[in-house]
Amino acid sequence: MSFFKRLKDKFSGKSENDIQKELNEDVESDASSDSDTSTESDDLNLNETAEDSKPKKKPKKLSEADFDEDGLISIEDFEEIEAQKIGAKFKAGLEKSRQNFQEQLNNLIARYRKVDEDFFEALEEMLITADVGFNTVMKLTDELRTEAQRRNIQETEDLREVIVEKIVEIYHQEDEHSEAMNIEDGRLNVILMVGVNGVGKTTTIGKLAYRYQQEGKKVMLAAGDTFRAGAIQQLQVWGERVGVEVVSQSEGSDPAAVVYDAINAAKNKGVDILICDTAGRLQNKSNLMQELDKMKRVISRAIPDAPHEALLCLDATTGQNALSQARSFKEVTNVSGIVLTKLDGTAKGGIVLAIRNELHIPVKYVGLGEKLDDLQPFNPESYVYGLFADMIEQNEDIPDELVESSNETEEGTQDGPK
Ligand SMILES: Nc1nc2c(ncn2[C@@H]2O[C@H](COP(=O)(O)OP(=O)(O)O)[C@@H](O)[C@H]2O)c(=O)[nH]1
Ligand SMILES: [Mg+2]
Repeated sequence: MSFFKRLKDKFSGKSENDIQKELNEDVESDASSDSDTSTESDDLNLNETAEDSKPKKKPKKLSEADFDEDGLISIEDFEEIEAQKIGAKFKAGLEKSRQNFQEQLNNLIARYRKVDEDFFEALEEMLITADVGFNTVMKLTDELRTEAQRRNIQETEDLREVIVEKIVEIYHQEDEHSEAMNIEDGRLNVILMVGVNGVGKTTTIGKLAYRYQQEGKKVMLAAGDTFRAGAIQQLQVWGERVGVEVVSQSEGSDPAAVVYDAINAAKNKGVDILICDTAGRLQNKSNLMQELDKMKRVISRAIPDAPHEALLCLDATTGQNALSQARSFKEVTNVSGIVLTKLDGTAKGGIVLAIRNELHIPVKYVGLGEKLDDLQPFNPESYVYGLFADMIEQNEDIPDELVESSNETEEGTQDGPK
């Protein structure tokens, strides 16, 4: 199965043709095709702009046959619906970047019909402009050159899918770190949220609390940003929205003391996950270092291997600036993962790849909007689906047996400009 076809099936649901084929094969089919069109994906106020895709694509719908005798859906159906919800989230959140990436790539392919050095140089320029990061771009285009030679790909049109597939491969190559959170059942897990002002720490804490609570975990928040007026109250508002307890002291108090209190309260109440907010004053590095150090010492004295995660929030709309913030934070504290916020606000979504390859810190979550469920675990496949969804969905699958020879037999299907 081609790469595009696999992503299309996974994230956007099967095509109507496929569904029809399956229905025909199903002898028991009870003609439930007129069931209503509101699917489970409405549950979490999915951003409806995600659904404005071509009408021929249909999200997975449940028919009677999908429920077993206890009225439960199968794990496969559940996973299929979940994948489609995630696909829709990434598609909506990456809309600006997608318009940019797809348009640029289409232009390149139209302008340089033949795969040659000029094409690769233009591609490099395009990717660097989209914040992908110089080293990553060089690695990517080197591999593309080799792949084009190996498979004797002559038309840039035939390189489209290979480019997208390579982005995922490049991502996986750096695999010493995992995107998974270090959260375990049966212990108090402590997450420290760091980053400069305005990047989205407090908002992310609210979204994370919601996410873990949905998973059935008991969550508590610690208002460790005692520096900025309003920061404590902002966290309290999130606490109320989500329905989790917030431990706080007055403005100006020692953040380490707040965290100390919070750990005791969390232990007493059998909390699973404690998330600590912090102030982000990078302008004054030595102060920040002392403050974070003290918080960490207090935490690890109470729980030896905590904090289990120190997440650095970076604002995707700040591009290369986010990278330099990350380098500064790495100097003052250990960072176990990145939360890249406001990816919905930039057309340069390539920053994810730069972070991965140049900082060697995994991106664990991405912020795709301002709603509670707009924080999503990062995954390279969902990401490239979001970046190239229209291209992927337009892809007409060529039967596997024809894929190898498709280069020579494609006249008539080319529709690029002269
Ligand atoms: N569009 C968008 N806005 C976000 C996202 N994450 C945070 N924000 C906004 O960024 C602003 C600053 O967030 P805040 O949590 O106060 O940042 P903090 O100073 O690091 O705690 C707020 O207006 C948030 O709504 C995101 O993923 N997408
Ligand atoms: Mg804040």
